[in-house]
Amino acid sequence: MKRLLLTGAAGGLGRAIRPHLARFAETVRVSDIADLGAVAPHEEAVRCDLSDAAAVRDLVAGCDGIVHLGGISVEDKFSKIVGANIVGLYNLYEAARAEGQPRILFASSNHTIGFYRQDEHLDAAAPLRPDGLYGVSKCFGEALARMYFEKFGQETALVRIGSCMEKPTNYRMLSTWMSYEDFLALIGCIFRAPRLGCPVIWGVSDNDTRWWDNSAVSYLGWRPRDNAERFRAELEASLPRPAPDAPMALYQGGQFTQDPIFEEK
Ligand code: NAI
Ligand code: 15L
Repeated sequence: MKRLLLTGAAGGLGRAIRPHLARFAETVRVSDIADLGAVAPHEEAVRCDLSDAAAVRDLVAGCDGIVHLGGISVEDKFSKIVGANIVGLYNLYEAARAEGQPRILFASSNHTIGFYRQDEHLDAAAPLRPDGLYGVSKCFGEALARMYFEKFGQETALVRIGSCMEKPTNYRMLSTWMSYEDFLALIGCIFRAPRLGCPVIWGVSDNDTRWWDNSAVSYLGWRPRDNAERFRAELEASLPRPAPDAPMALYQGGQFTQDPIFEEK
């Protein structure tokens, strides 16, 4: 690609993958509402609020691909979620429609299906069971992307990320963890695929205890290499196991299933 856009570049995941994106594009346009820090020679930095339609149109112009991480990433007040994850996503898809339909990787979440129990195994056909307003906003994002695909042929990878961080920090993450390297390899497969379509992809490493089946997207050639199992001994030495009936041990969405509705004040 000539120019790849990374939104949410100042966030946890954005900061982790940003230094490696030069392997996919000559220029990486990094964007966030927050400060973007030092800018590398191959980068362009654009501060932008996703809820500002005109700014998002300018942001997307000239890009051949988009890794869309920007937005609210946990349960929050609806007014905050709606601006970044609902209006922001609509703005992104309208900008893409007007600007040559660059392929999009949408960072969806396991919280679209968080109310499944941990003894259930899911493929992409499983009905949505979001565990909060954040999860609902990701369901909206997936539906919006699907509509733009059906109506206009806009291609999107709907990546339902489990837990993408340096290492698992609790027992649930032994199932949901995805390493940064596996995520980067997935980004490569998504943007190199001759045809992508609009598939759901479970963003998870090759963990022994994973719950999600990616066989429907084997055509992408993504073969995750990491396995959270190598962290089990370290976790067992440092963390008590949750009770078997605790939400962390029962539900795929873990503690998110217990979040209240954060009321507007
Ligand atoms: P994060 O909260 O650290 O980063 C999100 C970034 O989006 C922040 O830098 C924030 O400033 C930016 N942002 C928020 N509102 C914005 C707005 N109105 N306009 C422009 N930028 C805005 O989240 P993280 O962990 O880096 O996750 C990245 C994406 O991946 C999120 O969309 C999240 O929902 C998704 N995801 C992440 C998972 C993980 O394990 N890290 C798991 C599942 C999904
Ligand atoms: C998410 O969707 C969140 O963005 C992230 O912060 C983690 O909590 C992750 O899911 C998870 O379920 O571990």
